[in-house]
Amino acid sequence: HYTFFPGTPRWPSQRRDLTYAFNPGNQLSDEVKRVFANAFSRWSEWTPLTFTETSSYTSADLKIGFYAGDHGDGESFDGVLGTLAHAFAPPAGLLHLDSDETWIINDVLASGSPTAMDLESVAVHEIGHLLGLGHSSVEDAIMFPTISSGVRKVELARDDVEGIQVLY
Ligand code: TQI
Ligand code: ZN
Ligand code: ZN
Repeated sequence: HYTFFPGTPRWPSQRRDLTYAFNPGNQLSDEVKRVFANAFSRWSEWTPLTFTETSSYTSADLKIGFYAGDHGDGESFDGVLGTLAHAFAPPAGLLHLDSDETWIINDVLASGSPTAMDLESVAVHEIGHLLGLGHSSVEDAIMFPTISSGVRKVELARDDVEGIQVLY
């Protein structure tokens, strides 16, 4: 079953058209940006929320970036595997990914790495956190707190949809 963060934080009804931006220091490919656009659309399909990319990192509601190790928010990344990414509940809007991971982008795996993780799968999960969902006990839910390397799990389960529709 789905859960929320303590106090049930969510984006207020006056802020349903959210903007997102990528850390300008990252120089991300169009493929990576498309993975995120896709991941956001999986949530907007079931909610009144919309997500639009903006080039203004400072004014964006949701800020996405890749970082290695200690990156200044008190939650250090840890190299390959372990923590892959984290996101902070509303209204923080921060989604950070560990740049030390080998990321699979659109099924393309860098030279047979056994530790590669699917970027869209992790993005869909972290966007759930950005919107206010905690972890789910339902194994096929996107918000279930386990994912294996090389596995693509991007479809919202009924449990994810029910949870997000309680919030929005
Ligand atoms: N990062 C954890 C996560 O996003 C961070 C975390 C731990 C967390 N406990 C939390 C976030 C409680 C919110 C609330 O769950 S992770 C998965 C999954 C991670 C884990 O790198 O371990 C995914 C990132 F669900 F598979 F375990 C993405 Cl999909
Ligand atoms: Zn961080
Ligand atoms: Zn999580």
